[in-house]
This record gives sequence, structure tokens and C-alpha cells, in this order.
Amino acid sequence: MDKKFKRTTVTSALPYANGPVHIGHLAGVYVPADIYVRYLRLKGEEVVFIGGSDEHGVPVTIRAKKEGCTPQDVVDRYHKIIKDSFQEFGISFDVYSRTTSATHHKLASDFFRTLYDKGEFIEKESEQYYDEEAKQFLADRYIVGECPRCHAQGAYGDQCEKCGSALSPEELINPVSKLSGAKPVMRKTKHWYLPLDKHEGWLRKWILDDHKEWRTNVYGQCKSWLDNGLQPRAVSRDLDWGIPVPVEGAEGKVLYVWFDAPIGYISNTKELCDNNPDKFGNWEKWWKDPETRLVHFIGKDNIVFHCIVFPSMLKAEGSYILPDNVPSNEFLNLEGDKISTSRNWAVWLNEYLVDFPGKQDTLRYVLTANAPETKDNDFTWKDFQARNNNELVAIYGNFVNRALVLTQKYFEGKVPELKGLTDYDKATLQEFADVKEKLEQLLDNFKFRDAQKEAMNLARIGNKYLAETEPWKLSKTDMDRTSSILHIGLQIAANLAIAFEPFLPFSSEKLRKMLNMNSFDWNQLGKIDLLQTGAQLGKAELLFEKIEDEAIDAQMKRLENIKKENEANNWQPEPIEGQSTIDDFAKLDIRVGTILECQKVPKSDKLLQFKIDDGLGGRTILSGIAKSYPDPQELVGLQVLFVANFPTRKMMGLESQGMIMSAVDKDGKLVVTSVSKKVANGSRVG
Ligand code: B3M
Ligand code: ZN
Repeated sequence: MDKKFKRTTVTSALPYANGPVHIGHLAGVYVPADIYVRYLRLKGEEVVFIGGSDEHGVPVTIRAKKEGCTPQDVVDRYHKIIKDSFQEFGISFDVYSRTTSATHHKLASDFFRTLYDKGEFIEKESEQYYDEEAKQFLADRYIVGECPRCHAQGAYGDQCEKCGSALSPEELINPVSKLSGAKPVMRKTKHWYLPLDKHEGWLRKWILDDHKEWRTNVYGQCKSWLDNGLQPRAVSRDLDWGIPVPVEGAEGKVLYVWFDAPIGYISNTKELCDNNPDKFGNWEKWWKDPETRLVHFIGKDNIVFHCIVFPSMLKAEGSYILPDNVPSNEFLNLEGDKISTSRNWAVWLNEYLVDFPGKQDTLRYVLTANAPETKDNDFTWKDFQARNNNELVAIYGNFVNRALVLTQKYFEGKVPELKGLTDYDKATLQEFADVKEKLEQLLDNFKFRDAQKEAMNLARIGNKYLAETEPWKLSKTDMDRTSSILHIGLQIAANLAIAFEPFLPFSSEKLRKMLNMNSFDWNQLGKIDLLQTGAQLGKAELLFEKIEDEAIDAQMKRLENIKKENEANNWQPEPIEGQSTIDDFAKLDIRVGTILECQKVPKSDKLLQFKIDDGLGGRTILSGIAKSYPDPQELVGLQVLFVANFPTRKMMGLESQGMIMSAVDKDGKLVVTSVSKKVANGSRVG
């Protein structure tokens, strides 16, 4: 660590407690933060890892309304689900609390009051949409209307989900309140603003000059915000869910969720320290001591809040440190499409664990291997399977298993003696002598993807070493050599347990037990005296299991079904195109006829053959609707519309005299059109 720091406060974005967490959250924020913290802990550094749920904000109230329960019910439910998921995936928070806690309400309220008393806010009146029936001001998400850009209906006051445009509520065409359906009116309201423009000067220097080492995506986004000029930001809202604005005359107003949420990091630290003073000391040292390094792990949509808004709040308060780094990731997509909660396009952590019990490390591994560190990245189930089977199982698992099983077989499970080194041994040891430096260099710079590759490279070295020295063959002729090879193999395995601990904590724990390691020290990395000759090893177990095609097919099927559902839900009738005249229409002779017989055409999966009573002696018509009518008998007796004056066509050796008219439903199914009352067969449609 940088000499100027003594300890590190690591925070990870507080997820909204309005739904479960998915792989995108894990990949973007929590796995990288956890890797970093585990690494620091292994090195023996002083660190706290702060997490928690973000329980205020409009999305929570919307969910509550939809489900007919209170916002508190919603956050109670999801806080628990989210907390459990994190725990199951080994995200090793020192504290995971919530912004509805009493500690947080007080701290956030006091924080606001301090800034208020110092004159750090400006008070402004503005006009905002108000629902006269529901008697309340409307948050942007509570107003829907026509999108001014693409003219889709149902666009929200802050965004059109159809075309993705960011909107403000005044731009919507024909806005209506989602609460009552009433047309909202403009009404005056007072709010407190943080004058970010006033902070621009020091922010520019602090970020653009002093933190050039920040990731380019973070630095670039900050630069563009700063170059565009900062505006005052409202830090209060007219809402009844949140922390009341602690100022007289502010009834019905709460702190804006993005004002209170980052303060949640501080409140949660306070809660941790107050409950464990012996272990963590006073909370203030984690937030106010310039020798503390503050690091925020976040997703890219949170950059402005963590790099500009929150630092301005901290600076305005005056007694806090500022973040030293804000490693933010880009987004993870799923099978090529943006992860979306509302479209259920996600792999939910609680569901993953039902389908892949005990495979937490596999997901951690794959998410880090594909971490969207510098650009958006894609998660696919095929890649998930391949990385598990070809890397975790075939390289890491296979190597460790061979070393342990052979030791069991030839040396009664005791670490055999090193009886000399060949040139090949020396070259192998040389290959990973600098693994510690390499890993540190990458981890210190938040390059978790490359760091994990480096750890896997160590497993590759081990795997290759055993494959080439073939101790299972040598054991027949040269027990001394076998002894040395397995000694080295086991030392590499012990190195792997340590090197992989930040990434794959469950597997490392398993391996630690198998190797019976009683010390587990980062500083031993790269050495070959981690295990004592003669030490008894534990039982060899498989570190990873192969994932079969069926399990992957089931996941793909699930996604396919979701895609179909979404398409059906998003269906809109095709726009009317072109013009036609009454004369065009008159050329078509459309008649009514009764279906007398209907059967599948042999060897065709599309065609049905109809016998129609057309009032003119009868005719045969072939129609490509077999897939929509698996039981053709249901059509018999129905009066349908058909085009009677098409020339006869031949299909599959059969003649078709006309076309039965069908409608294409939103799921693509064809439905024959029928008449509402019995008419004489042969009647003309016009
Ligand atoms: N809850 C937004 C999000 O989950 C927000 C983060 C708060 S961090 C202080 O993306
Ligand atoms: Zn639009």
C-alpha cells in the first residue's frame, strides 16, 4: 500500500432493496470489492469492508404500490434476500446494514443539518407536477405519457424505455399520474440544492490533476461532467418515504435518496464499530483520518454520485476524507442483451444457487474472467460451462487431485521428501518465483481479471509439471524422483490455495483443509516451503465438478422462454402502410364457406388440407397453418372467409383452390377468421 496510508475503508454500492441481486451486480461491484478486501486481509492490512441495502427512493414505493404492501414490507423482504445471497457467495462484508436503521436516519439527518447550518445549500422554489386527486407531488417515475422522441406510449418522466432517451417530466406529451390516472398540474414547491457549481474548482484539480490514475472510464466520465459545467442539484424530494428533511417548514419532504445513500457507508461503519469497538476501534478513524484510504467499488451508472456529488458533500461538511480511488466497472450483458430487471433478463443469485448448489466459486470465477473492467462484457452459459470444465476442472482441479491422490497412493498421504532438483524442476520453480509480485502489481491496480489469469497460470504450471514428469510412471522405477516431484507438486498446490483465496474462497478453504495447511500467509507466495516434509495431508476431494450439457441447456431454455414472453408483452400492431382503393379491393372475390373436412397433409409439418362447402359444388384449399392447429378437427364445421378467385396452385402434389384468411396473433400463431352469425355458404364478403 501507498506509504501515506495506514488502513483502507472499502465500500461497495448499496443495492436498492426493491428486488433480488443478479450476476450483473456481482460482476460489476461485489466480487471485485471482495477480491480486493480478501487480498488486503491476507496481507495482514487493516481494512473494513462496508456494505448495506439502499432502502429509500421511489423504486421502493412503486414496488410497494404494485404489490399492495408498505415500503417497509418491500425493503424488509429484499434486504434479507440480498443479504443472504451475498453471504452465500462469500462476499465478506464486515457489516451489511440498511439505510432504514435508526443509526443511519440520525447520521444522515445530522449531516444534512450541518450543511444547512453552514449555509452550504441554496433554497429554491420550482414548479413541479402535482396530482390533485392523490394530493401529492409526483416523482418522475410516477408520471407517464407519450415519448416526445419516438412517440411510444408509457414513457416515464425520467426515461423512455422504448427508445432509451433521458427525459424530464415536462417533456412528456399528455402526461398522466400513475397514482390516480389524473392529469397532473404544475405547482410550486421548495427544495434544497447542493450548489455543485460552487465546488467545480477544487473538483477539477482533485480529479483531473491529482487522480490521473483512476480508470479511464471513470476519469473520462468525470472530465465530461466537469467540462459541461456543474449545476446545483436538489437534495430533497416531495415524498413520504425517506428521511424527513430536518428543517422547519419542510413537512412532507424527505432527503433525496442519493443524498442519504452514500452517507449509509458512514452509518454502517459506525454501527460496525459501535458493536465491535475492540476489533475496529472508533468509526471516525475510518472516515476522518487522512491516513485512511477510502475506496468505493461501484457500477458505471453511479460514477457521478461517487466522484462528484458525494465528495462535494464530504468537502462541504469539512471533517471527512475523500475517496482515493473509485474503481467502477462497465456493464455485464447476458447472452448479448442488456441485463434488465423489468424484463427478467438476468441470472438471479438466489435462483442460481438452486440450480447450481455449491458452485459459488464457478460463478465467481467466470464473472471475474469476464469482468467488464474496461468495456461492457458478455456472460453466456456456454462460456460458463467451458470455463468450468476446461479451466477449473481440467487444469486447477485436475492438477490438485493428481498431486494429492498420488501422494496418498505412494506416500500414505504424507508430504514426501525433496531429494534434489533437476534442471527442469528449477525451470518450473523459476516460472512462478515472481507470482507474488505479479499478483500484487495487478491487484493493487484493480486489474482483477488479469490477476485471476495469473493465478490460473500457476495451476497451468503445476498441471504441466505433473503431465511432463509423469510421477505415476516413475514410481515403478525411481521412488526418489517420484518423491521430489510430488513434493514440488504439493508445494505448488499450497501456493494455489493462497493465490486463489481472494477469487475462489470456498475452493481455497477446501484445498487448505486437504493440504492441512496451518499457516496461510500471502507472503509465502512463490516459495516452496509451505508444507513440511512428513506432514500428514487430509482426504483428497474433487475441487470442482464437470457441468453437463443438460444443465446448460436448461438455462438456455429458460432464457429463450423469457425472450418469447417479452416479445409477446412488447407486441404492438404493425403500422398501417400504403393506401389501396376500393377498386383494388373489388378485384378480390372473398367468400364464406363451411369447413367439411380438415386434415394434415402427409410429410408436411405446415400444411392442412381443407374440404370446403362453398355453395358452388365444393373445393379443396391448402393452408399453411398446421402448427397453429395441432388438432385440425377443431376447425370442422366452422364458417370461414376465403379468397375464391386465386388461380389454382399445386403444393406437395395436391391442388389448392384459393386461400383461407387468417390473422397473425402477437405470438406468431395463425387464427382463421370466421363469421359471427351463420350465413349461406358462397356469400360474398365486401
Ligand atoms: N442504490 C443505485 C444502484 O444500486 C444505488 C447505489 C447507492 S450507493 C450509495 O445502482
Ligand atoms: Zn421514446
